[in-house]
Amino acid sequence: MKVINAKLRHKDGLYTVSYQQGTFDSIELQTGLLNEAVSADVIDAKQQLLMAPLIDPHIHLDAVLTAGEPEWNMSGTLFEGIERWGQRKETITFEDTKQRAKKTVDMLTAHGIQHVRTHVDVTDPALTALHAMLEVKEEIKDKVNLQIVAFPQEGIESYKNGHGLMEEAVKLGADVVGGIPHFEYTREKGVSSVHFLMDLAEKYDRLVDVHCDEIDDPASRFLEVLADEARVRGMGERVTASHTTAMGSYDNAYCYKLFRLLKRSKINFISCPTESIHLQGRFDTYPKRRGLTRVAEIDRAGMNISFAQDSIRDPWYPVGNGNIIRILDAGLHICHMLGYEDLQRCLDFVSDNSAKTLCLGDQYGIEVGRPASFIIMNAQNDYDVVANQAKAVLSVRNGAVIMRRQEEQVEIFA
Ligand code: 17E
Ligand code: FE2
Repeated sequence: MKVINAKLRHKDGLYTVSYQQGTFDSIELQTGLLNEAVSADVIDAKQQLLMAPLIDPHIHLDAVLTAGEPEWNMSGTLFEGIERWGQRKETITFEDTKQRAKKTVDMLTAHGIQHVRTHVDVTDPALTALHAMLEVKEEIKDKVNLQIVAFPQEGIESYKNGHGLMEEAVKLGADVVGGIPHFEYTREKGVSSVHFLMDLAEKYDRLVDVHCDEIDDPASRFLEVLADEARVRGMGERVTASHTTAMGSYDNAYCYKLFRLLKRSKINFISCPTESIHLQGRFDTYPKRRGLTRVAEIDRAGMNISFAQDSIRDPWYPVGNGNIIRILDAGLHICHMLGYEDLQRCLDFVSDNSAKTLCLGDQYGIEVGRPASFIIMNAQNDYDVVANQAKAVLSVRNGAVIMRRQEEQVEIFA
C-alpha cells in the first residue's frame, strides 16, 4: 500500500509513503508530481498534507449530548454545570452512556482524531458510566485508542467514599488517575486530594491528569502542589495539569517563581480554550478576564502544552461538533498566537504535543517502523489548515481506511 503526492509537515517537495501489514516501511521524496493510476493499493494525496492523526487529549464522553437535560445551565458557570450534571447523573444508564459516547466517537473519527483521553465521572456509587466506558473502549478500538481517566467530579475528599471509588475505578481498568482539588470544600482537602491521587497512581502504575485550578480565583494554587509531587516522585512526564485557568489570574511575580518549579517537574499541560472562554470570566464585569491558562508562555518556556475540546453539547458547553481544528483556531485567537511563527507549527498543539501528554511514544508519528496511522487534510501546511479551516479527508489506522470525506464542491455564478 502506498500514498503518492503527499505533502509532509515542515518538508519541501512531495513524498511517497508506503506501508505493509499496518506499519510504515518507506517514506521517499519524489522527483516531481506522480501520475500513477489510483487503485486499491495506491492513494493519491493530490499534494495535500499527510500527517499523524489528530488527538483530543481531554473530553468528557460520559456527559456528551446531554445539554438541557433536564435543565439548561443558565449562568454559564462551571459550578452550575456541575449542579446540572448532578441532576442528569441520576438518570444515566449503561446503555444511554454507551450510545452517546459511541455517537461522539464517530464525530471525532469524522475529523481525523484517532487518540482520545476521556474523563469519566466516578463520583457515583454504582460507577455506571465507568463500566459503560470500559465497554466502549473495547468496541471502538479499531477507530480510536481511548484512555480513560477516573475523574472525581464531586471531589475525592468532599464526596462520600471518594477514596474508595477512585481506587475501585483504577482496579476496574481506568488508565489515568484524575482529581479536582479546586472543587474540594477546603484548601486542605484540595491538597490532601492531590497527595491521595498521586499515591494511587504510583501504587497502580497509572498516568495522572488533574482538573487543576479551573477557576478565576488567583488564590487557587493546587498546580504548585501537583507539580511538586510529580517532581519529587520523578513522575512528571506521566502527569498532566488540565485547565489551570487560575494561572490567567496569577500575578507575574508568583508566576515567575512558579515556572521554575513547573519546568523542573516536567509535567504536561492541557488548555480547553472554547470551554474556558465560555465558563470563566463569569464573575467579572469589565475589564473581563479571558480565563485561560498562559498557553503561549508555557510553550515559550519549553514546556509541553496542547489544546482539547473538553465538552460537546453537555451541561458545561452547549455546542461543539468533534472538530479539533475549530478548537485550535479559537485557542490561537484567544491566546494571541496568530503570529507567523506560531502559524507555521500550530498543528503541534493538536497532534505531537498531545501525543507526548498521552505517552504514545513510538506508537505515533510518520516514521518507518511505526504504525501506519495517518490522516490527509485538505490543506498544504499548518498555516493553511487554520486559515482555510481545513478538514481531514482521509483517516487510515494501522493500514486500514477508517474514514473518507467527499470533498466539498462550491460553484460561483457571477
Ligand atoms: N467538569 C469539570 O469539572 N470541568 C469541566 N470543564 C467539565 C466537566 C466539562
Ligand atoms: Fe474537563
